[in-house]
Amino acid sequence: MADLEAIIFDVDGTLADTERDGHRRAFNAAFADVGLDWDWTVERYGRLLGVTGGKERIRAYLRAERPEFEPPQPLDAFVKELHRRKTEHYVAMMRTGNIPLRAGVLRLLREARAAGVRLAIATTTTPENVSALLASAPEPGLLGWFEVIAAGDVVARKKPAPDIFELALRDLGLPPSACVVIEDSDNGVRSALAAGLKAVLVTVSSYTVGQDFTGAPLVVDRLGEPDAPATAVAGDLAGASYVDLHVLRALRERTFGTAAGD
Ligand code: XBP
Ligand code: MG
Repeated sequence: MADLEAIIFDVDGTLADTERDGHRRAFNAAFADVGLDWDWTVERYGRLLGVTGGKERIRAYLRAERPEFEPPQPLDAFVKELHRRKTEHYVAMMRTGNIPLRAGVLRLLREARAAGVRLAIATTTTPENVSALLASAPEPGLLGWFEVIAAGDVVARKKPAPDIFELALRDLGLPPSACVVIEDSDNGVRSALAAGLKAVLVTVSSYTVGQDFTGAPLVVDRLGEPDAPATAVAGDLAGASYVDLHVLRALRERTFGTAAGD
């Protein structure tokens, strides 16, 4: 009988709330490095997040808000260099460990690992950023728990295109019906659904409150913990007060049925 075989996690906003105080600050530090006074405020960054991928986000900002800007070198090289600096800042920030994993993430990862449920990542962010975030967690070797890490520029099109989830599925060697996806954004939900991954759990994050998660069968405010319950915004928690493997198995089964993937 088909069962839950793997959980595919998004990173930013899902494993940790990294955008506002991690990525955004790293972009601003990179701008300052090269003498630019650009300030991606919390509010502006929220708008810019509609474009996934840091390099893509810088280009979109230039087109929309700095049309007069003349880069000191060809645009592609300039954006690449700026983004390289941004990644350096981000990795250095993660070493300080002040962006924790979200409530319930480590508990669920431990539970999955103990039960032999495989772990994967499908993210738009740069691979170094994933390693740095996981290395900062209070669980030595956490990075190695993930059998598949699909990240960044390894695919041609970033979320909401399905490419990164399709790559994760290919690397896992599993059909969509054997997997549950955990995401935090509308772009992420669209990407997963387009790859056939219908069992999507959304844990809403600070920047994604109010987004349209149509098609995701379960939306919660957080994974939660026994002493910090999760609240379902859409769908239901199958009688549980926080998200555990039982909830994910029920979600997969409700979405695909018990015979799926047999
Ligand atoms: C998050 C993103 C990323 C990060 C920045 O996607 O869109 O671009 O904001 O990372 P996800 P980079 O939630 O799918 O992980 O600058 O390395 O692109
Ligand atoms: Mg995300």
